Amino acid sequence: AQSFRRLEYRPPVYTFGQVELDIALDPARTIVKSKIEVLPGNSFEPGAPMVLVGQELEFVSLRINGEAHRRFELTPETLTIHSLPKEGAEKFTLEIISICVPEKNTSLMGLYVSNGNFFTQCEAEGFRKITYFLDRPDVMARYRVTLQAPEAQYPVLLSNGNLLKEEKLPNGWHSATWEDPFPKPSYLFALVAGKLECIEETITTSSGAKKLLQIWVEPHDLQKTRHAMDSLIASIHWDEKRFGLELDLERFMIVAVGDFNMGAMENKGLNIFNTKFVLAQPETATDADFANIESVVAHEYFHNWTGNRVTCQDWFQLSLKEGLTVFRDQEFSADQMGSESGRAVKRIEDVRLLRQLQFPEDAGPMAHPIRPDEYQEINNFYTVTVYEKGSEVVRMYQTLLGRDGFRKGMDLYFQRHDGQAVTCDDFLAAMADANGKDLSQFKNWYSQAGTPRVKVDGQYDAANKQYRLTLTQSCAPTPGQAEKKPFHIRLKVCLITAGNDQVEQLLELTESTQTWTFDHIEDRPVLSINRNFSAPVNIDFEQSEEDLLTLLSSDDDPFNRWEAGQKLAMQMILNNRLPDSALINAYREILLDPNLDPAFKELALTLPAESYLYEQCKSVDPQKIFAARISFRKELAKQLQLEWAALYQQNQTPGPFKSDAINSGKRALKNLALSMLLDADPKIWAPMARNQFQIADNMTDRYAALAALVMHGAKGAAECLEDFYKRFADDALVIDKWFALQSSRPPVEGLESTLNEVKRLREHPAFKLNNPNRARSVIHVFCANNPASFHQADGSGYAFWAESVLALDPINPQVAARLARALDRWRLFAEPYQSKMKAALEQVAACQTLSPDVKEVVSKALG
Ligand code: B3K
Ligand code: ZN
Repeated sequence: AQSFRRLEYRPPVYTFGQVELDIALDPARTIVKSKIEVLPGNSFEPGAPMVLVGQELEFVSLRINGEAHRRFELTPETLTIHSLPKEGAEKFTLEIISICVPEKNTSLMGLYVSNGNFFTQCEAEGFRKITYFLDRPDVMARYRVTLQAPEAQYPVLLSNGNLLKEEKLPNGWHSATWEDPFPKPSYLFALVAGKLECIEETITTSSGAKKLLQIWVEPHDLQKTRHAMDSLIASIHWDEKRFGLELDLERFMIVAVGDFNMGAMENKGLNIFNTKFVLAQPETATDADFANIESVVAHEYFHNWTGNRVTCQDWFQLSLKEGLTVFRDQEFSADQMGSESGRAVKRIEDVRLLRQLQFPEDAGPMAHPIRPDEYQEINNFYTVTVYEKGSEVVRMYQTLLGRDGFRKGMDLYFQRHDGQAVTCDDFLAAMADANGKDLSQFKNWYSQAGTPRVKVDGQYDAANKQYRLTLTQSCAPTPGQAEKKPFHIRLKVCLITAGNDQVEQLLELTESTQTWTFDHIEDRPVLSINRNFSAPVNIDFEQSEEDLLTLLSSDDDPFNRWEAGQKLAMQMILNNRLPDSALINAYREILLDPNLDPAFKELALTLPAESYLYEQCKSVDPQKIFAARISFRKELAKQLQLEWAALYQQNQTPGPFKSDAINSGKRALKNLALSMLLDADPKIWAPMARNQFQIADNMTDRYAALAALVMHGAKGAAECLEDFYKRFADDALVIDKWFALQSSRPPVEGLESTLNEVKRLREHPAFKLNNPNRARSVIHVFCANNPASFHQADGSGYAFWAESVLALDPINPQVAARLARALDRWRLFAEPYQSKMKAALEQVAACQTLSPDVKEVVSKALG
């Protein structure tokens, strides 16, 4: 397979000035005419041929400076033009006509049809499926786009930027012309056409300019757009306040589409979103949905500066825009929580995700630095490493330089690079120069993969009242990187002693090993290290249970309080122990503490995910871990049954539904209590769950009750599932939840295997393999989020996985490749799982017609 390498980057030979697109929309035959002003690029040589890319296009004609041009070669993926005008400094005009077939496009890249409407997705390399082009992010052009279509079927015609004019055409057609005043790479191009309606608002931004905000959806979804609009307005104001960044267009549009490969896309002025991240009403969306919508709307909006105004030179630099923009959306959401303790809750949630998903990636066959050096298919590199670890790296600048220093760096970055396509090195240089800091060692975070491990050795010398702390860092080999250089790791620490105030300090670990001595420490202290998760590392520290209990009950850093509880639970589960009375008492104190947020209590009492537990093992037996975790949970449920019952009553949220931090925290804790009560005694508590299911006025409570019943295989589960389906049969996003819930049920004694149920769900009339949300709700959920049902000793789960990857690949390679990742960690498993996983991987790898996407994933897994 072909590999692309970061160090082989060459600036473009040609570049584009003005681009005019004229697109006549027809599902079966869309005609695209482009008229492009061509200019010499930075690698220009007189007479050099121009290589344009195009995929699945029918070529019609080519003209240069208005004349038909015959000196060109076509391959399935390129159009190479020879005998171009030789005068380098002189620009010329290129005109191309080509045809594409949106209705046949199931990959959902380029121009496609969803429910009768047209949409596009161009990042990373989808524009080449619309027309022949220099489809690379360092070619930034100005676009003027005219869309034509039959007015009755496609009353709305949208593209990037500002609307210049609309016209009636013969035969019932009409047209709209849009102009984007800002130069942009082709991956930010978008068009939308169809029967859509919008809600709109006019706002005034910091400079006093009026802006039009619109959210476009199918007419029946109009009443579900308020939350997305509020989130957009909040994001716009936040970016002005925190970073001095203002909306630069007269209008900003969001469009929702039901068929979409990922969450959303930041096309300039015309963001296109998966409906899942736009539509919400209390009756149909959970608190988690509300929070996700807020953060994805913010994320895409923030890209307008970090990604669009300043973009990436090449796709190896993806984290330049993604890591930075995730950091910005995390900070935004943290601020929206409305309190310091709310910020801590958000931090815990973000770190939990990092550990569940990114740590395994960083330890597996697809491990790559946040700035990769090599890829076969760029779509495989929209990863938790590039995004979430990328965000951690950006966060470290802020920890290192302070909020003001970070802001200075951002200001300098925009001052230097507005309107350019740049690299991660440029970002680092702006941070370093704005603060007069040498950040050369910090670069290792960009070039080295793997989660660093910091070994902690703390010794208290009672005679000299000294505490000596030795930290040793290491990082396991990752593909292509056997040896690692030391990272620049900044750790927040605190020595906690009986009567003393807690004083936080910052340690800079830059060598392999360093020792610090703390004087005048009157009593043996308890070390609180990597507070607030100041560095994305694994801490290797054999801390006594007694010390961990001290941290759990009295660390003033909420993150480390949570962390101590997780560590205690993890150690006990991995040693197949039940919680002892000391831990139960500590948990009880947390649950009863009136000063702690319900959201924090919920997090503290939620056990570490199985995927994170796996990473602590040398050889994973998934069924043993599952059994140990369930027993631990049951014990917690029983020992604290009275408390759970009380919390259930105390955390009701009467009155009109509000999705804010306080109310959603209460619902989270109440619903954890409900699920614990069913763990403790399903016979006694199932009626309460059924009652909650029936009377709930919001999806969070209705779904949580249903989940508690289904997950425990409790009486009434089947009836409630049926009732749920009937109530929401017309709402695709809710039906996705219905599928996902059944696919995620762990093994329950006396019930049929979830795999058999999943196979039945796949035959359900509402199941659609072509729709990514629906396919994921059944297949990905089962293979990636239901470990105990998936990892069966007979290999049946893996056979289902192989069959599903092979079925999805010809339809949608990106969705198939995501699913393919579910077997990444096969080498970590004990027998017989390991051999059976390997066999399934080999079965997929043997297919002769794999997409480059799936081929890269399975060949790296086996490699
Ligand atoms: N930039 C897009 C992701 C595009 C994925 C292409 N396979 C969404 C985002 O990160 O905001
Ligand atoms: Zn993004």
